[in-house]
Amino acid sequence: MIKVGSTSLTLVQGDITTQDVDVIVNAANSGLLGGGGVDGAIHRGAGPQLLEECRTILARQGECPPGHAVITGGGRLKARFVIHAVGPIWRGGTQGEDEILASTYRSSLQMAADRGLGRIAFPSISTGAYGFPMERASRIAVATASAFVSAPSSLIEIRFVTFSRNDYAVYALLLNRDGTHANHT
Ligand code: AR6
Repeated sequence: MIKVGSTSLTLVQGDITTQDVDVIVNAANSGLLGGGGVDGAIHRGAGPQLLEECRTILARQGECPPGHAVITGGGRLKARFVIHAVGPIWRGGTQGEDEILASTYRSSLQMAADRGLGRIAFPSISTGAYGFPMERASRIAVATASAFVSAPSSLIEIRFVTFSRNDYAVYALLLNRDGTHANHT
């Protein structure tokens, strides 16, 4: 855990769908109608209301480009809301992927802060089917979150939820337990 101002950046290994927070973030695609990975798990956990709300948003505003996000209710999840955030597909690192990933995190945090929410949980966006290298993605995730909460906001906790032990270890290098950045390069 590290603290930035009054916000805690925390790390948990497990399933994001069971997190007891105000809002969980989904690693969605531009079409917004579900998919595999964490997206599939969130839709299964939340139930059909999620797809219905996503369809309504899609009809109203069209596809959601990479770097952007939309918000729905949480259906049957513990979380009251789900932010569907679209990360970049990794194309070798020369197509602006870093900046798009940072923007995906920023858009999600802004959306939560605009609604006055306190606790948000993120999966490791783009590092599954979209192929973004894990270490590079984790540095961007933590740096973007830290920068965002260096200004006051409603956010009291930003929780990074990693599915595998390996991914946990990568994040743990950035969010170690004694309150310092062990590896910030
Ligand atoms: N809880 C937490 N993390 C999870 C869970 C879970 N239940 N399930 C998987 N992960 P991915 P992407 C981790 O592929 O790379 C979908 O089809 C997983 O281990 O879910 O952004 C969408 O519809 C990995 O570390 O998302 C899009 O089409 C991380 O979540 C596309 O995949 C992200 O992997 C998005 O690809």
